[in-house]
Amino acid sequence: MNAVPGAFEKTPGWLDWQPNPSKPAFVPPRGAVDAHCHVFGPGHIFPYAPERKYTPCDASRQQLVALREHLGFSRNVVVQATCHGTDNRALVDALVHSNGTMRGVGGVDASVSDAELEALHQVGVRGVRFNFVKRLVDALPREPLKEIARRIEPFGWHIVIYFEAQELPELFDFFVSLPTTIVVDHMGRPDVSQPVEGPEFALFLKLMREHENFWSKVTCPERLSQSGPDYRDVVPFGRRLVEEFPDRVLWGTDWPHPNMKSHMPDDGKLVDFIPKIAPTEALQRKLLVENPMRLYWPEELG
Ligand code: 0GY
Repeated sequence: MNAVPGAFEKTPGWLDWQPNPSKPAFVPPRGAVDAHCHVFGPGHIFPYAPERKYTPCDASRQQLVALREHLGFSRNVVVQATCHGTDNRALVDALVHSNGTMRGVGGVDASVSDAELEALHQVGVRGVRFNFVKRLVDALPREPLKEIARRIEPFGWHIVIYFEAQELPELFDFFVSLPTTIVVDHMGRPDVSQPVEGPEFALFLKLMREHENFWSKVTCPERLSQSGPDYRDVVPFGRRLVEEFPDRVLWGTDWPHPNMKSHMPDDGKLVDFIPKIAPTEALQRKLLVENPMRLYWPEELG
């Protein structure tokens, strides 16, 4: 990987995000939150991490705000991606320029000081992300993760976990041993060619049912689908989670869609996917407003 600032070449075959997404037909409720998106670089200002497994295209905070306005959203939760490692400068820059409309999930290691955590908290970071996807990171030893969990707990932060469904049996006990609220990325990445009632998704449902500190993002139909851009094979999975756990689900675009190899989604069409998994106005309000506000802006709820 090229670690020289200002000379970042995108990973060969990298698909750029769509510059002109369609205007969604679905109008999100007032105050809607895009609770999973990223900022990447720009690399000449915020260099990508030397240990990264890919080099993305730049995706700036200004471009994220333009997308949010186009889609009819009011706020963002910006999630640290592996290409920035534990260097949170691009994330922090987005938060401090957001006038309170963005909150963040950062990347830290166990050597982080309380002063650094406090500084991240002050600018709006409310969680850390542990990534277990093997193509994205080297194996993560558990002890440092437990230490991070212990250190962030006093800040009232949560942990976002990213893993693939086939890894859940091995990770299950570790996950339930964590002390904070846990937010699972992309529904635990189920194999959507299997039935929603099948054993693989049953384990994820068991995790959600038996552990009320677990939340799920009902995100990334474009990553999970095998049926193509109408993403119809993902609907039963998202809908099951929204209907069974209406108070513990979040939605986000995942803009700028890192590592999409098959196609680049149209963010307007992703917004139009929402009513398929959250069919009533009450469910849409919980998914897009009430739940993310409770997790990221609780002080505004009075
Ligand atoms: C996502 C998904 C991906 C990448 C990352 O941190 C990351 O690099 O999360 C992926 O490649 O599936 O949520 O952004």
